[in-house]
Amino acid sequence: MVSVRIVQSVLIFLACLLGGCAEAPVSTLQAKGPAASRIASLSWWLFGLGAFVYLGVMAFLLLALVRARRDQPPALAQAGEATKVVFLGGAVIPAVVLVAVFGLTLGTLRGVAPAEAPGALTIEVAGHQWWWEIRYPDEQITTANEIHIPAGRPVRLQLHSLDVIHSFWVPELHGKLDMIPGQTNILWLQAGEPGEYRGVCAEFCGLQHAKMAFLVVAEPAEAFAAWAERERQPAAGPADALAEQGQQLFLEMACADCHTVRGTAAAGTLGPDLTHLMSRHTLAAATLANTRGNLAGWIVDPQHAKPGNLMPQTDLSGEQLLALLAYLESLR
Ligand code: HEC
Ligand SMILES: [Cu+2]
Repeated sequence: MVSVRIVQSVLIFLACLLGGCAEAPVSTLQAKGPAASRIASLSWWLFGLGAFVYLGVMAFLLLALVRARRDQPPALAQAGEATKVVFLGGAVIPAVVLVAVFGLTLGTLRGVAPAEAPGALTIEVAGHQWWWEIRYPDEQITTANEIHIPAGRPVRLQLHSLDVIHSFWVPELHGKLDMIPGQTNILWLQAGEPGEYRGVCAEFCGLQHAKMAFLVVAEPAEAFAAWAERERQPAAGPADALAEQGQQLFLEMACADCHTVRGTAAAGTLGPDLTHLMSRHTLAAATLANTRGNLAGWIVDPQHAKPGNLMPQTDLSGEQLLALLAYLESLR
């Protein structure tokens, strides 16, 4: 009976473990860039060394148990022998293992944080409660919550924060780095292959910390250049009467105080830049897919999807909502 129970619980435990693997979309061990590869191989080294030490200790423990049984009454160790065991097992071997670990770690740290990399692209990322402001100083682009990078090219990220401490983490591409108000930290990011990599805030930063995520979109060089060229443009004017009406509303209501749409009078900086809102895959820091339904829901009641976030609810009539939607959807 008891053994059946034990087998059952072990099976359930394993199922949970495997289920976790299947669900988890990102893992530091699935490295997709050079820095992440070095960190992943360091993890395996540490795991291997830890397992080796553990198995060694268990082997000696077993040996001691077997001996204690065999020698009745137990033979007392000679004073010299005991000292030898304590000296070797308690000082020499741990020192060797720890120095090796220290060396491996230092090597990895140096490897993932070069002083400079030729041909690097510079991007500034600022943390806000609870979204990410992204600027490309050389390309004169400002966007939010989605970082486009050319695959295979080193990217120099200048991280800072405009309110509390956040932490920038794209598990498949690199380790975590804090974003601190009044200080700039540098993180070198590089994606080996084109792809979408999910990032998160890794430092508790308030109510909606868990919904402060973002995407890194790595593209071939030409696709990145085309994206940058589109992003650099100011917003195209509204295409039809409804969108025109929506733009009027956007500028008259509080929206324009918090959001920038380049090419219009809207120049607020409290919320994400909306100039090319429709080019992004998600809304509200990778919380919602960027669909018409989610956009409408967000504008009508932003506190529903992300309670406590810094965008207030606005009272809108049905027509006003449709006009605003038409306008926002013209921001391609
Ligand atoms: C008091 C400032 C403020 C006002 C007023 C405001 N917003 Fe926002 N808005 C924000 C903030 C802050 C966010 C980011 C919320 C988050 O993700 O935590 C945001 C997010 C958004 C987003 C999602 C953008 C993205 O890339 O994720 C849209 C769209 C948006 N606002 C549209 C509007 C419209 C339309 C209005 C007017 C009806 C409006 N906002 C009024 C502050 C404001
Ligand atoms: Cu945060």
